Amino acid sequence: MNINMNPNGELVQSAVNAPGVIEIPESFIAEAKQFRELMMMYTCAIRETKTKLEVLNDELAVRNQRNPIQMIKSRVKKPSSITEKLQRRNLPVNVQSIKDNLDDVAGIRVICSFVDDIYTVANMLARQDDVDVLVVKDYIRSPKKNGYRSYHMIIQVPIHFSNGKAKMRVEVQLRTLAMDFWASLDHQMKYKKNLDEADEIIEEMTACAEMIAAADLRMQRIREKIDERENPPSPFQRDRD
Ligand code: 0O2
Repeated sequence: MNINMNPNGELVQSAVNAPGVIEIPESFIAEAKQFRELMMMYTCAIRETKTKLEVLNDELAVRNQRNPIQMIKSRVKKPSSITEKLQRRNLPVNVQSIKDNLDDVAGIRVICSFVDDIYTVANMLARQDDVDVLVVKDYIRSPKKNGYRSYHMIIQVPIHFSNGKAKMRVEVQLRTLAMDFWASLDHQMKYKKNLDEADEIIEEMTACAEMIAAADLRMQRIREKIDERENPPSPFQRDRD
């Protein structure tokens, strides 16, 4: 058919010069397959960890009549970010190097209602007997200099595949909605941009982080007061305290 005769008139004929047969080295094909497989494994690790978190949320929601987790976001690190991180650390860029050196290819962000929910959920996850906690960074108790707050855990979870079990690492970041608001704007505006240490923007952002942290604690205290009114401690309890 003459493409110009297309009755819909939507197709426009254009010349496409297909390149000759492209030689792809065997080693590259093998590596590409391994890369795809590894990304699939990280995706499964995210799914497994998310399920654990959802189960905890469901249980706590029934017990306490409210959701400790407001939202769960997840992502597998983009190939370009993986390459950039390995290169920045002068590490080889290959599949083995990703497995050996990167902890955050599988990333989950858990947005909690209140600060104490973060510790409740994190401790419950850490106590599970198939979860190994490799690293904890508590940027809530010890915020970063710029005011960044979040609770980071690198965990390892076993995933059962057809040919056996693999222990996969997942980075879990837990924060409140308020901390997430600050971090997302910080990420958009200036994280990873080399601003002068004395820059007033840094000072402004740090001041905002402090205000947000104060508001988080105030909200938690309000919730505690409401909890107390709804479930006052029994007189016996008070005597014992
Ligand atoms: P992205 O683009 O979010 O993935 P490492 O992650 O191992 O290289 P580091 O920096 O010691 O080393 O890890 P850390 O402190 O646990 O931080 C890891 C992640 O926390 C970052 O991932 C960010 O997601 C987040 N983070 C840390 N500091 C800040 C901050 O000041 N502002 C914001 N908005 N986010 C922060 P990536 O891979 O650096 O970035």
